[in-house]
Amino acid sequence: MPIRSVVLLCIGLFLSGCGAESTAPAEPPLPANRLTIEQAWARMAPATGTSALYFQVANGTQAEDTLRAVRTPAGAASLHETYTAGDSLMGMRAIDHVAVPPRTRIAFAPGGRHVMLKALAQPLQPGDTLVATFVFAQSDTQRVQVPVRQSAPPAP
Ligand SMILES: [Cu+2]
Repeated sequence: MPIRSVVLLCIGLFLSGCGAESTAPAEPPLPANRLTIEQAWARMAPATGTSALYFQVANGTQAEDTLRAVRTPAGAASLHETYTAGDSLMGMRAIDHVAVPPRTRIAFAPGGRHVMLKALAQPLQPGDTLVATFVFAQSDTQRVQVPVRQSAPPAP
């Protein structure tokens, strides 16, 4: 192994080897020059209930983009965020869009941003898959297959 590689390896071990962050999973690299939807899933729900979509927007480009909307024939979808007010009050509210800075991964996850799904066309059961369309200000619209799950998948 060339000396340069050894030096880089040592620096890498030093940066990731010890301390409180050593148990955190390494962030996978961003997609090269592309914006992609990763790890999308929808929470199971009865037909009379509401569901939510969770995912990550990975912006591997050099340009900022904006998620404007998510649509699905499975129900009425809207961008939501969770907020807290004071010590005990917690709620969620609709948001118009979400900025996705360059070289950044934006998470939509339980307890935070999500896509609310109301007026479900049919119950969502584990094993089902729904199709969601992600609309951006800059990037092409993306159609994504979204598996229905009972709970969040384990971290990759
Ligand atoms: Cu919501």
